[in-house]
Amino acid sequence: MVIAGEKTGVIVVDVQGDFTTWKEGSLAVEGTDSAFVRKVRQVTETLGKEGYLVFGTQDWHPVNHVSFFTNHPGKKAFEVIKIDGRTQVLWPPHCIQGTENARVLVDNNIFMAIVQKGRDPRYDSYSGFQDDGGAKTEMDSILKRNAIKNLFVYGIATDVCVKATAIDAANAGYKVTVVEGLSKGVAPDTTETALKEMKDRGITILKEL
Ligand code: VGL
Ligand code: ZN
Repeated sequence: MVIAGEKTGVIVVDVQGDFTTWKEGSLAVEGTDSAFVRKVRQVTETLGKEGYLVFGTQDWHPVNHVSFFTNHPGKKAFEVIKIDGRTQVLWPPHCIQGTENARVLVDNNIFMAIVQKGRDPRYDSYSGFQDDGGAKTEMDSILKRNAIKNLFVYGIATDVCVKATAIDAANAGYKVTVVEGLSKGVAPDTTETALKEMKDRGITILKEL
């Protein structure tokens, strides 16, 4: 839905090899096969042609990133630890800067900008707007520069980075719609909770676009 005089943008979240089964990613999310990525590509391309401004996020970690279990001796993948009072899930190493599976799997020319996140080894960054240390990315200023008021958000993972990005967008004052059918979650239960949490924050959940 486009409100007259208000511009609508699109944020494609973390559609990268390491999160897909298609590319046998290290943190592959169920259902992210080639058909899913093809659908995301097609819809994103169409939105771009229809005049929506398309933005992307890219998880982009250094090898010594705090979220990798391998950087915490004795810890295993998916263990949860506390760091300075914050909860940190320990993930398999993924989206390492400049590796094949860190690529965004949608034609990069479609994007007005791809905002990288998780570059600081000390902080994780599920949100495309800011990291766990509170450092802002360029996302909000770029959206404002483009007079974006409304946002479609979709990608991987519904219950992690899509959720965090959508909620931060809503908190920043954007009118947000998350497209469920263009998103995949890490686990069914956390995905259901995430969808409910987003609805409770005033985010519209659409099945398909
Ligand atoms: C993500 C876990 C770790 C995501 C990123 O894109 O949802 N999940 N880093
Ligand atoms: Zn990550």
